Amino acid sequence: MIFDKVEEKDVTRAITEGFLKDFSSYAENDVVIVGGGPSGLTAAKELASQGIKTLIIERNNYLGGGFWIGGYLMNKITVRAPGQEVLDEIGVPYEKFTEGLYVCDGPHACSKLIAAACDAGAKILNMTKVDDVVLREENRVAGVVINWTPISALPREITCVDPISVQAKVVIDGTGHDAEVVAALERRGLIKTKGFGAMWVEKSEDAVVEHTGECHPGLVVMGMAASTLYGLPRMGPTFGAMLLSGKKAAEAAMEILEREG
Ligand code: 48H
Repeated sequence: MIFDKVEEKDVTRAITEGFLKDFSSYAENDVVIVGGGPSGLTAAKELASQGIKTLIIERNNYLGGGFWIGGYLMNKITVRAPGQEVLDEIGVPYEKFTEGLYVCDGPHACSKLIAAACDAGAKILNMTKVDDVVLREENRVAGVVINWTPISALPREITCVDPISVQAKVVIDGTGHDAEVVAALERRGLIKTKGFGAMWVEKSEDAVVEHTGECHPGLVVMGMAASTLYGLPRMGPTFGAMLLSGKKAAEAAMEILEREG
């Protein structure tokens, strides 16, 4: 025999006990990041590396969002300076294409960014979709309402499954174009989204980073979700702003944690 003796019941218990132990801990977090795309992963890496208890909630079984494929089903990622500094930090090789524009392989960049977030200590809850927010006094965001992703994909008549929720001192919306956490506030008349604007690479990336921050008490918005909230131009398949927006969102979350104790 090559392998140690292990029975089926051991495999089952290892999975269920390990998952439930983690899940019980996820019920209460410093920061919950909704969406594990490039902005979400970068923010998670920054926060977790400071010892902040950080949970990423991702509706897909895989992380990375739009970062695997750059654009047009071609898996090259472009990054405008100074975004390549984040690639340096996580050890992704890239080439200079032209002054201020770098190109690298999507799968390499994405897998390194996922590993960096996990290595820093961020936890991941995947196949889980955020459907709503938890609100407290003065409508402060205090957590998110979640359900298994497959629940939303099944016919309503066989899925009357109530969601549960996890608490967080700060929630970050990194859900990309749909800005889903912001949308949950909009459904209650608490915020108004403008919808992202037409493409204008030159303007868009600075604008995303500038608009990253607390958009409602307890909620930080970043990445394409910020473009959607504030009606900023889109940038197409170039990712420097997503990486730097993730960093700025982490700073904003840390300021809130410090301010509110
Ligand atoms: C849990 C959810 C939910 C939900 C969505 O789209 P992303 O890659 O987002 P960003 O903002 O980090 O990066 C955007 C970039 O990839 C991009 O598309 C660009 C730059 N486009 C420019 C242009 O012109 O179009 O990732 C968002 C993640 C995904 O993994 C989703 O599955 C996840 O969020 N997500 N997770 N609950 N309700 N909604």
